[in-house]
Amino acid sequence: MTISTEAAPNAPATAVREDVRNVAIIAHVDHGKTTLVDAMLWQSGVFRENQEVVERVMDSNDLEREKGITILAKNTSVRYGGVKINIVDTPGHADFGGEVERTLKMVDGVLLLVDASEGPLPQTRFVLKKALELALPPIVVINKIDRSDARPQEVLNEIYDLFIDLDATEDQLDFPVLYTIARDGVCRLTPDGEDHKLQPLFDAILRAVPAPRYEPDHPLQALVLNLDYSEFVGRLAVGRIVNGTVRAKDDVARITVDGESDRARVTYLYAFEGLERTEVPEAGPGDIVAIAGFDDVHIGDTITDPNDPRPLPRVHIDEPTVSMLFSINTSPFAGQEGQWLTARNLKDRLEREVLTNVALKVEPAESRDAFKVSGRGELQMAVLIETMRREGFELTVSKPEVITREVDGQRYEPFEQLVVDCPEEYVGVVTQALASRKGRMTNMANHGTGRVRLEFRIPSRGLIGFRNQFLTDTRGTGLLNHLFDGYGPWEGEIPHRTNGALVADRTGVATGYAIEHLQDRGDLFIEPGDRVYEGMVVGENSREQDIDVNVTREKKLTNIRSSTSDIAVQLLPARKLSLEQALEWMRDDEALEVTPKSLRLRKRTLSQTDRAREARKG
Ligand SMILES: Nc1nc2c(ncn2[C@@H]2O[C@H](COP(=O)(O)OP(=O)(O)OP(=O)(O)O)[C@@H](O)[C@H]2O)c(=O)[nH]1
Ligand SMILES: [Mg+2]
Repeated sequence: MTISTEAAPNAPATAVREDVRNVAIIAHVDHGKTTLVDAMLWQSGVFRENQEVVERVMDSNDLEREKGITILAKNTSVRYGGVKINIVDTPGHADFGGEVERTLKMVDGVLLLVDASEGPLPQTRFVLKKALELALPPIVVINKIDRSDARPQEVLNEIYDLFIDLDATEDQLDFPVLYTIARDGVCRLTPDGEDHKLQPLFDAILRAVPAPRYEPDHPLQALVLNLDYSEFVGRLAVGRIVNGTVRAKDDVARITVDGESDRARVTYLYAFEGLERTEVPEAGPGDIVAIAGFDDVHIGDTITDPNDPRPLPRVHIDEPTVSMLFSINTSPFAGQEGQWLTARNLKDRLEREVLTNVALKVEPAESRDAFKVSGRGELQMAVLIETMRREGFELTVSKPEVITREVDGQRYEPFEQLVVDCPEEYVGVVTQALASRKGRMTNMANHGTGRVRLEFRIPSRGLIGFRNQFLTDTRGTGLLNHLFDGYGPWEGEIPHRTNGALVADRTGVATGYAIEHLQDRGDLFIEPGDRVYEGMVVGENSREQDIDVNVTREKKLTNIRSSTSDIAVQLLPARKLSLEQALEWMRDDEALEVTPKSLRLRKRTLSQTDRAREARKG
């Protein structure tokens, strides 16, 4: 460890860790963060030349690989010019913004990546705002300059505008700019300049990201900003040492955000080296470490000297905007496909989730078998539900609802800033669709490329179910991005789904014969041979109201009773809704049954008679 006590200009008493830099990569979704980390790892010799390494190696969990997006922030490090650069890769999707907010506390500077064609998008704004609030110096990286529609110069101007709009200081505006093709590990100093490897980027990090500062002779203070788990040593607290030194086998204290404290012994201490966690005997200020030894440790806790405990300020995270009810599976098929079924299982699992998922809240609901789960958006919810079903859970979830607030006796609801990018010819249809969902256009820009960028302010509710319609309306050519934009007065009714449901009127097995006769009534979600129950939604009606239908009907005058024997009839393919589509499709009186094997939409009230009675009561 090289520690220099050279006086820094405005902090004379502060020492500096010259051999460390801590940097986070932030950007809008898909602008190339994880790909850039790949290139940094390759070029700093973390991998052997002929080593087989998957693309976007940091996107290591199953859902991340399947969806091609980053969900969890992750740490890695490279060594360059005798300096250890700790890198945090962050997710770009707005629903995982909570991950970005807290990981920024781990670093002293950011790489702000912006796509050379798309330019700054809503999440670029969100993450930059958070970085500027923490006074983190940015390095701007304009990526994907190989795109045929790249417009780096314009994009740079848009980035300046964004900084100014966010009240950046003179110093913050003085950021270094680099142009990259992350996929090829190429970096340029000007858009049309010479190709370099990433050396200019590494140099910029050493220059522009300040080395960690600390108080010499200060007792230990480490801020826990992430949690991890290891088979061998159990729970790991991942965080940044702000002051002092920690050694394996040290006795330390933990102070919770509520100010309570307990003690533990550091059983193992790890640092991040490339993709590995390596055991180290000690770590000092500015280091990012994983500490084992606490059974119970939370994000936001301070790990400190038991003889001189000093808590660090708590980490504040934006509030959730969407909530859903998670309850046990109450369908007649409950318990047939999953392993974890009880309210106890559900409660334990959700409580475990909250430990690591800081943007998520779990509260008891009215019924003992249900929990209200609140988060940042439908995708965040969908990821949790998908993870749980893969672990063997069965559950029922309700339609996602926005979280409203009472302000001066008035009902307020969350709004989003929405950016639409689409070919000119679809502007009319898109604007109309958004107007009916209470969207107000705030900006319109024509880049002269045949595509137009429209900006709206719209109630978050208005976006539920919009993505599908939008993709259909623009024949798959439109891009849609949105970001939470504060609370505003309730905008009144917004029409949701205009079609009713086709509801199974009895339990049984769907037949091709029945489906054939129903398919001109609407779109079926099921296929012959699928098991159904009374109250299960089997399709979308082409009309407004719900109807109960018999999908188990068999052809008369035949001895063949197999449900699939009559498959020869002309059947349209079933419309299979993905988890996210099902969440968007649901109405208030519906729910989604989730098991490891199946997703079944259902009426909340299953019995046809009971539903009719409820309808009469209104
Ligand atoms: N043409 C081009 N494509 C790139 C470049 N860099 C990344 N991509 C592609 O862009 C897509 C998204 O890349 P990722 O690295 O996953 O982006 P990300 O910013 O990590 O995305 P999230 O973590 O989900 O926010 C991938 O298909 C990459 O191959 C580049 O320089 N040029
Ligand atoms: Mg990523």
